[in-house]
Amino acid sequence: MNRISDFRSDTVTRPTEKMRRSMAEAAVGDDVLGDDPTVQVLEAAAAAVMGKEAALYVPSGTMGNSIAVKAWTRELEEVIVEEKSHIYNMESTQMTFISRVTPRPLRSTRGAMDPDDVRRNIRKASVHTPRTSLICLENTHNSWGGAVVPISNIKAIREVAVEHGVKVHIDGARIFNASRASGVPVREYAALADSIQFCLSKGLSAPIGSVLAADRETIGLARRLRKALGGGMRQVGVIAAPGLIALTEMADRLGEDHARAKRLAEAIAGLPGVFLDPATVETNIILIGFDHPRLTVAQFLAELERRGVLALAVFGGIRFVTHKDVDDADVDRGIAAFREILKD
Ligand code: TLP
Repeated sequence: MNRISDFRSDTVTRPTEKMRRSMAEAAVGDDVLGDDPTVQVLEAAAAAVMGKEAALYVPSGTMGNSIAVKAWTRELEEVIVEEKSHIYNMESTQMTFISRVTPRPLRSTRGAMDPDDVRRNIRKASVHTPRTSLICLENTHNSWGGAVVPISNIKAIREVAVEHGVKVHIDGARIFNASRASGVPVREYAALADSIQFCLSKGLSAPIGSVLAADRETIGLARRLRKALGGGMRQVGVIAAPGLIALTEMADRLGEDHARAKRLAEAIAGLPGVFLDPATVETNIILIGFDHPRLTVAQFLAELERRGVLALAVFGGIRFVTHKDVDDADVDRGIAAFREILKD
């Protein structure tokens, strides 16, 4: 089997030819010394797109989130997180490991926490309790199957945060997917947060990198924190150049990924063992509950792989993600594999 249809994540996308050329041709300098022109262009463009004063290029989404948490908190403080969020579950405990703060996970409806619940959980410092200094939101929400958190919910949480002097950080790893699905410009989401992290290396298809955007002073601190975490990079223009293409040229095509995810979801919903409501597929992530009399998740994934289709086992099921490097033929192949394996 030559061609692999890889639905494991939108992180598997390969750089386009134009991105590869941009890498070869990128003007570079030493970014730790502050003179890489390409990363400067990328950071300025990212700040402008997000409507923030400044932005910092970082090697990964995890580092962008880690720096944000460190910038907005001190030891003996607490951070409100959504219980299924990436920042809380999937970043190797960065919050406690790096910032030495306690996460306070709250339930949500598809990633949208109840603003009253958030208000009730904001705590003041006492001899027993930590002060809440930060609320972290995620949009789109990965573990809620790429759900778009409504702007009205983010606004309401922002109001609670302002009322209590608490900062808001958005993990916008896939904020461009949220924007494409909702029609809300990314800068409107960013305006409701003190900082926003977004990934160039997921749906936007750059090989490496994320950006943290915020006010100028916080980005100054973030630059020092990035260095302290080992993320100060030298001739970084070679990776910032494809990042600039990702930022300026790749968001327009995300609708294709969303349409393909929907088509795949509609075709497999209702097959034996598959638990999926296609109406919940809003962007490029499909979370499938799987409970089959004959096959475990691992056996089913192995059967898919035999047919050249890759997906990931996630808690309680299977995840398919559409992206630039899976086309309609890959979706057809995925659907055919599901039907063949699950036929009675
Ligand atoms: N998500 C990855 C895995 O870690 C699960 C994926 O394949 O989806 N925030 C969100 C919402 C993310 O989904 C991810 C990566 C990150 C942050 C971290 O980004 P990286 O991998 O660049 O550190």
